[in-house]
Amino acid sequence: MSAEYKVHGDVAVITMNNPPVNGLGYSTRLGITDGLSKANADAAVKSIVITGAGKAFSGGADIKEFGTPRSTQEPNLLSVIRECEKSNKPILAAMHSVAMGGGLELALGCHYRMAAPGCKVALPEVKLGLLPGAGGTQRLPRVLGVEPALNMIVSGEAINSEMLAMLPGQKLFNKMASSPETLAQEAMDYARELAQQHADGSPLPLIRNLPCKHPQGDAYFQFARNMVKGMAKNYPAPPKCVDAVEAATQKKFDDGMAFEREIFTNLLFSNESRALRHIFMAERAASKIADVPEDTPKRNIASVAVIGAGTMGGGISMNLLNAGIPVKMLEMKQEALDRGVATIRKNYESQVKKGKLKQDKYDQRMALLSTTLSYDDIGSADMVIEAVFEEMGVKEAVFKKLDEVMKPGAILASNTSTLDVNKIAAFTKRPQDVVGMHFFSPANVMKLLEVVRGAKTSKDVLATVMTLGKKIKKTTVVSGVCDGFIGNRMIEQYSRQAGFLIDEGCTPAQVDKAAEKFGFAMGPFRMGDLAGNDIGWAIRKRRTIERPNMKYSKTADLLCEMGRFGQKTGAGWYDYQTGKRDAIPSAVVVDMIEKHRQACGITPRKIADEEIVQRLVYALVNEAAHILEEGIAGKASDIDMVYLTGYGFPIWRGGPMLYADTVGLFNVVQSMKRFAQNPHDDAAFWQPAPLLARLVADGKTFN
Ligand code: T1G
Repeated sequence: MSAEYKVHGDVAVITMNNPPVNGLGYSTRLGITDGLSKANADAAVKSIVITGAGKAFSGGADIKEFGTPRSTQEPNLLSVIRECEKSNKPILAAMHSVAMGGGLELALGCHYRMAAPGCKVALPEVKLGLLPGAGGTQRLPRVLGVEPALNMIVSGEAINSEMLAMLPGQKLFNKMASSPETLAQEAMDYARELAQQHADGSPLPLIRNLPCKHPQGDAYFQFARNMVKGMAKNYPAPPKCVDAVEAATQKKFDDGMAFEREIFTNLLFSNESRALRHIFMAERAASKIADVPEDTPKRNIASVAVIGAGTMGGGISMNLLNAGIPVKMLEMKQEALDRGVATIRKNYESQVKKGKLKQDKYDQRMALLSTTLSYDDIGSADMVIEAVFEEMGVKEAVFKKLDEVMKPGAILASNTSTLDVNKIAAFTKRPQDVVGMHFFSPANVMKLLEVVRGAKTSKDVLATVMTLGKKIKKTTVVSGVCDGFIGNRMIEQYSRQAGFLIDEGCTPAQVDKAAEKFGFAMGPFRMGDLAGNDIGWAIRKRRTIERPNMKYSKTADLLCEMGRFGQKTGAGWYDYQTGKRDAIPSAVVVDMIEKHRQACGITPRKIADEEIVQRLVYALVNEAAHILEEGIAGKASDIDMVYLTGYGFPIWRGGPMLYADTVGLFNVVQSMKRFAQNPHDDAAFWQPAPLLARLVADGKTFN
């Protein structure tokens, strides 16, 4: 069992011990109830303390157990809390570091609560597409007040215990410990006091017996519903949190509990909650590499050189400066350096103006930035990240130079977005120190970092870069070497489908609207106009040399031949007014497309949004299945993280792989078979990847 029981004189201490955060899994719950029975049966014990070992009181229900029978196996959390309330000896919850979700709900079932300062207190279930399911919506308003409680439940945000203890009239904490270190002793002392207080048999306080009212309930909850509606567009849980807290002010406690339970169960089986729980685990799993143990030694990265002060070099530098890592930026010309530094300065200054960055922090970061025009100045850096022009010849010159000047053991990273990292490594005598670090533009904003593992990249370099990725707050996903790695390889198929769709009868705006209605932050054509259509143009030119029979719509090339590269040229798939980003459908483009169809002998047809979305998304899924099979991505959830954090895939759908699982892989393949019949499409592409076909045959899923 994952809870220890120990009697200290007349105080029994039950210590939850289920690393890493004392998740309230079955064995922990059993340990608690086992401890409670022992304590209540032992006449020498006068009071009880429940506390947590290690880095948390409790991080809540064990997310890893969700959806399995163990998560509800008796004693389930509700039963454990009921046992606490039924105890005839006072129970004190002693909380430190983290008291979240079911962990806080457990504490709310105890008679008294004590917290150490700095304890992060939250009911974050809404972030998992849920609401507190073990009484949090009924008990927290009773001890904190309806409005502060609802704010905590709807936001899911953590608040420090000492802040909550200052709320007027709060009854959440009966006492505050002076520090985390003294919590254990102070809790036992306080437990002894409580035993004396109740030695006369006076009833033990239960939160369930407290009143719960709001003076202007109807008006307040109407206001709350209006506020929540805006932020909860695609998520059912936040409005349900309001319903449950309102029930606490209107129903008897047990009826409120039943109401909460009903809502919780419905949300638990919603696609949105499944997606959000999947993302929670996927985000943490992404930093784990199957053949690189967690204890692999990491190299110390105390300083980094960045080659190139352009958009990418500047953005990459900001990530490092933000994490307190000194950066030396190298360029060929002074004016390029000056431009680069000025852009960094401008970005920080706009954050300072918006109140997002304190002036002293801005000054500290700029003080960590230095520049040079000479490779001789960067040799002592622990790592160098190259962010120069995306052309193999340029990469070759840079990496040969880096191989000459960088100290032994320095990590040589390339920010290439598609080029072969093995070829780049081969320009040096130290391929084991070469790795890809593909940042997404704008690099100081986008969360995704693809770490490209070369055939010879050493494990400690990988481990070091993954750790650095976490330090600069990136979602870091490892990719093998192939054209486009994970994200851009898949986006190529997505873009090809977008092109075929306009060949066959759609307008760019129709495709974009369908994709954005599905939930993409931006449809393929608006995205092209933003990123620059000339980037795809250059990549297609290269790819058609390598794969001359690759089929794709010529419209994108025709567009570029018209000089319509997108927002940066004031016209792309759409027209733009000077200084504005609004995408205005363009008659010129529609005319170009119509002429192109005639030249190809294509009679346009009406295409439903459903077909548009399926062809765009299933193209991602089928290519991803190949990527998984080839080992380019280690796990399906990594591919989800790439699309969620780098390509604006809708969060509430959990990523392309989880979405395919939710639709059903059998149904995905059935649709693909239909698309393969379309003469204007690429039948060969729509053959299900072998892995996908196998999963369907075995009735399995990606995740
Ligand atoms: N269950 C299982 N594992 C958990 C967990 C949890 N609740 N929380 C964290 N972990 C694992 C995580 O997967 C990772 O594992 C490790 O702990 C460190 O996490 C009935 C139903 C607690 C603030 O939503 O917010 O209670 O990768 O990297 O930055 O109403 O984790 O090492 O194998 O995030 O120090 C509600 C979610 C559950 C809290 C710690 N609780 N966790 O942050 O470490 S639902 C939550 C967090 C519930 C009841 C309902 C954070 C943290 P691994 P980490 P951290």
